[in-house]
Amino acid sequence: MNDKPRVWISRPTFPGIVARLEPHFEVTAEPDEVSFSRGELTARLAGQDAAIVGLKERIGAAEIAGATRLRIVANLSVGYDNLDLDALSAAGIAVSNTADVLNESVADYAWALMLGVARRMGAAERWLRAGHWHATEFKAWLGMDVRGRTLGILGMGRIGQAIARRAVGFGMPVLYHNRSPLPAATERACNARYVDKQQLLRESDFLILVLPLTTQTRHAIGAPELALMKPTAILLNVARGGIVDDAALAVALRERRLAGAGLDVFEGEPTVHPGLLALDNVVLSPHIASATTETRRAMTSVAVDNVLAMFGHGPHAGRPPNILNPNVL
Ligand code: 8YV
Repeated sequence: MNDKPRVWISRPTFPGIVARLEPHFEVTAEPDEVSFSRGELTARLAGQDAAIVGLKERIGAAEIAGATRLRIVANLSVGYDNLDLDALSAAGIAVSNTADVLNESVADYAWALMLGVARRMGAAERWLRAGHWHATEFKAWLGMDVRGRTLGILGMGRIGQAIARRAVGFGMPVLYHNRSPLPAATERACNARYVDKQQLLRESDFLILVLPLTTQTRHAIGAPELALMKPTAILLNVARGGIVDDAALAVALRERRLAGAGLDVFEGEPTVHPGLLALDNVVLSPHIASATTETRRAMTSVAVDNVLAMFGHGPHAGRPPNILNPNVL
């Protein structure tokens, strides 16, 4: 009989990942991308000692009810709003995330979205592909320059800081709002100035959201906040759907009370509010800000490090590095 602990990987994974786990675990790795029902998730988790899961797996008290051996859930993301941390902690299950390894890729993507919206890349590309380009018109497809404009960042954690650092090359002043101001040295390194949320909304030409989704941040950007923004401003969300009231955003964009938006995340994704789909002044993408080969591989590796460490193996044996509820250890 195989008495190794068991680990379940909910998503198709990278080469080498199963091989790192196999000396110590009986590994079940899903070969296909599946959206598990609650019942399927509960059944998959039962009997596992560890689970490596992604955002689609929403795990709370019901899903772990039969998972009496489960010691760690390693989330393949930095955000963990898919997990009921209280319920998992109460059951003595450690939870880890993938903080840090995705900062630079997400920051790159935030800039890609920002430039894409400012220069109307999505709409221009759709127009070209539809065969409308017959001659170059001097005054067609005019976008707006990014250089010199004010960049606002709501949520100044490590991703926000990585976004801010890139602004130097574009000559953009950076304003930010956060639960608390950064230490002065960090502010200097990011060339960023702390302001209150209202000032951030009023003064940003580009406003990037990089805060976690919690009960406090749900609809942090709704109709009242959108009303404070400049009609020439562009809103970017690379954080979580639900931070923005997508219905209110669609109305503001349609009425040109806001110039544009770049959205990688949506309330209720993978469903996208139809009001947003109908607009040309938005660039939409399917939650891919961390999706580079290097970063997704690194995220998986971090999850494996945490699982191995939890069972006394690997580079962090006994000290899993990314535990969100260390009190259970
Ligand atoms: C997702 C993310 O993890 O890290 C996060 O919080 O939202 C992303 O990196 C990724 O899209 C996989 O679901």
